[in-house]
Amino acid sequence: GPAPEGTDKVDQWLAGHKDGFGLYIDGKWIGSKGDKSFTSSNPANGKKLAKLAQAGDADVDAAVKAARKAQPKWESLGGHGRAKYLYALARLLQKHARKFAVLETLDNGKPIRETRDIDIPLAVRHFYHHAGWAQLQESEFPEHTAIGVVGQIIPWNFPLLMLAWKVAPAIAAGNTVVLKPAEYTSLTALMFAELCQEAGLPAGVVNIVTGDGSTGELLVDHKDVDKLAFTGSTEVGRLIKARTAGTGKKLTLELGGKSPFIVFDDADLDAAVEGLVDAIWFNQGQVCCAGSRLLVQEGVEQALLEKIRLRMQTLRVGDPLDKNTDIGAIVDKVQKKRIEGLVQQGVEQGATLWQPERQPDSAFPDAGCFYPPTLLTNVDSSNIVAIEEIFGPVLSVLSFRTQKEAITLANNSRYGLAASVWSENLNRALDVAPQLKAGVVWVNCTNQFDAACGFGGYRESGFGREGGREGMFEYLAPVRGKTAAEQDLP
Ligand code: TXE
Repeated sequence: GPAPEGTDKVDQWLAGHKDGFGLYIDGKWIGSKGDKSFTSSNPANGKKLAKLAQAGDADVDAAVKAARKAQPKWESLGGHGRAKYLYALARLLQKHARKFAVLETLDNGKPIRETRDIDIPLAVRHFYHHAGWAQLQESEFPEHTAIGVVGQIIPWNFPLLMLAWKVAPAIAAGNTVVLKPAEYTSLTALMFAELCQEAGLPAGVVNIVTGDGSTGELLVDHKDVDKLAFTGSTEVGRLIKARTAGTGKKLTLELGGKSPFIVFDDADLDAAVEGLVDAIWFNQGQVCCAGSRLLVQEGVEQALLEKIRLRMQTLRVGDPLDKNTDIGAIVDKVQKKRIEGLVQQGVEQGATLWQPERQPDSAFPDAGCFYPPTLLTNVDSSNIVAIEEIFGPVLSVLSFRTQKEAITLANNSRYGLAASVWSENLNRALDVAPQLKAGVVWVNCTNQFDAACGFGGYRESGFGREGGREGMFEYLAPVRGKTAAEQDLP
């Protein structure tokens, strides 16, 4: 089919940066003070997309200094003053939405239908929503001020959307930001920096430093950062918590998950199958709250599995830029290997693997990082694929007899990010939902997000909430001198 709208502009933009991208510090583009660089490539065909600067010690320090310098004035603009900029960013993002969608698809490998209809519109929505909070700040949070300088480290599965989740509330509340995108997917963050310039955002309010985990560590360890917000692996989250212990830095962590998708025997099975497509095959399953553990009641297990297999055969794997593609590329070879390794271990531990035959018309270039939709049955609750986050298009199926057993199985996890419950009996669904230890529980739906709704986990899924009123509190500090009881805590 024809190239999606925005492709020519993205090609021009990339061609205009043939010699590489700089870092966005203090409102300017600067080269890294070291000369280390790295490349970002398109996981669907292995082709190099861009050369990026690896920010080192001096760069991170310059970014934090710029953020510190800008913070008092930014906060003193007041909520209404700041809101103008958030509205401007939202409008500009909307104006350039098609360009951002194409760039995100090229850099990440996710289908254009998703970037166009989900990632970018939700990012826009987040800026609009938080413009509203900025305006309400003085009336809604009179006992609070900004925290100061915030370091933000984001993952690669929803690059621009995670940037929006982090940057919008932080600057709405009067903080300034140093953000490090994930090394696989930094490009939309850099394009966003250009929008900050276009919006006339004061220099230093948003700074973007590219690089891998070592750049992340520099930001974590920097003495003049007041708060850190991280989304990524539980392993790195644990490390960040340890490294910030005793420093007084505030911290929020949004980590992994192994979310249960519970289907009772009175569920609408066809609706549940569509829900599963959303839960585990959306974004190649690279979703922190993916419904990766299907718990199905025994009486309907065979019927449901039959329907799932039929539906899986219709999923098109292939070119992410094709608007008919359902499943694009995995973000990177390393992640694909991780998925393959976990699935292999699962099979060795007794799981039965099923994958649909390759669609004859699906482009599946060998140079690309593709992994087919996968179903694992005969999964014991001690099997690694029932326990570990696979972060790929892989569904593990377990069955249960009673409601009580379903709840026990669902909560039998180190994680607690999300859950979804499927039953036509709402009394049952509403009885089960509060017994699930998860930050969000969906009933007869899944993967629903709203900027107004706090999102976050329990246990090893992390702590803190993003979105809505609770999310705003994570970026606010109580006015000095107030006791906890006097503060207007959520
Ligand atoms: O994550 P990392 P990876 C899970 C998922 C995935 C696994 C590994 O299971 O398969 O993690 O992915 C930065 N100090 N999730 O290795 O490394 C890194 O540069 C500071 C779930 O890619 O945690 C990137 O910007 N920062 C998750 C960010 O951390 C460090 C989304 C995330 O990468 C760092 C992503 C360090 N020492 C992965 N090391 C979710 N919750 O959605 C790395 N980083």
